[in-house]
Amino acid sequence: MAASTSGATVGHSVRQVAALTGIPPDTLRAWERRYGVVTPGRSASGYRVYDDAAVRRLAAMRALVEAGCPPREAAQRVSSGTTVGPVTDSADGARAAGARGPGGELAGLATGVDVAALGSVLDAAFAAPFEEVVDDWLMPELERLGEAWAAGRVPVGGEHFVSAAVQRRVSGVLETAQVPPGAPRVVVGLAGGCRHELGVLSFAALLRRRGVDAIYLAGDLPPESWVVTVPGPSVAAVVLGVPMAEDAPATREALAALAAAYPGLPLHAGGRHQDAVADLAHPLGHHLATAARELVASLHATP
Ligand code: B12
Repeated sequence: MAASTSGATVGHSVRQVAALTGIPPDTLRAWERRYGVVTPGRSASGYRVYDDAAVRRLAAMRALVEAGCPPREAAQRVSSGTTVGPVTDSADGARAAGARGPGGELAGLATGVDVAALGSVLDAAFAAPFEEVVDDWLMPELERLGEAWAAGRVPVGGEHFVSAAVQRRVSGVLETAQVPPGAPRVVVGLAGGCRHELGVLSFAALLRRRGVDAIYLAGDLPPESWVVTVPGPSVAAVVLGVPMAEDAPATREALAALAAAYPGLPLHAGGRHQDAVADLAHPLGHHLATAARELVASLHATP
């Protein structure tokens, strides 16, 4: 993730912190004033300067508020360090802490690089039907992992170690699902600059398990590539993810290009910020298995 989590102290302006955390500048200043969640320094000319720890605290607070926690309580939890469970150095300890604590299993595993422990946690989790794994375990675990990263409780390398292993597992589900001949084709991916793949990848796997010929294009695809790669008539629908608010402009560009090239092609959006493109693409909701079921039903309903 961010180089700034490496421990080096970097000064960030309000604008930079807003870009890094997705918190509007006014809200940043209000959280500081009302809840004291951070105390930024000042530049020589009097502007606020935030260090890396402040950015992590603000990102953790935002994650809590987005999850429904009232801001005052979120600030208290961030200040008291109770946003996630305890972090230990040993992989066994991490696994135990992850398994029992509110920090979650994946966050616990991201404090070390125990391949066997991670493998056995993923084996156990993925033993359930994938439709249950995604919404009941994987997405909540990823949210907790992000919260732990934002609070500085897991190192960047550990977070990459875990998310890469998750990506391999979900890719395996996508690859092994059988698609019948003549199945409707749906193209799934992320717009330019967007790299949070796990939601859309999981969604593509869910579609394949429902017999859809889901073509997964991964992340960071610019608008012109969407137009070239989505050959109009053979494609029944397109799905783009919008995991961060910052992903909305690029996603809008891709959707607008697709709408211009293929009028009438059904366009859908998923991920946390899907509503930011609701005027261009149908928002699929936040429960992946339900969204996959409903999209497949709409494909079969289309003459
Ligand atoms: C893993 C991860 C990464 C990995 C991604 C690896 C990969 N192969 O995907 C890497 C290391 C690349 C990464 C990078 C960054 N990350 Co990151 N990352 C995460 C983490 C832990 C999980 C992401 C994920 O897969 N989420 C899946 C779910 C949980 O996503 P969701 O959007 O909330 O979706 C919900 C629903 O809409 C639904 N859903 C999800 N997808 C879809 C799709 C469809 C079709 C449908 C119907 C539904 C659906 O499921 C969810 C549960 O209901 C999140 C934590 C989090 N809360 O998401 C942080 C997080 C998203 N990252 C964050 C940040 C800040 C970054 C970086 C900017 C860090 C940096 N400075 O470099 C970069 C940006 C990269 C980019 N340009 O896109 C922040 C974003 C804050 C914000 N602004 O919104 C988060 C929230 C962490 C945090 N708590 O602060 N990250």
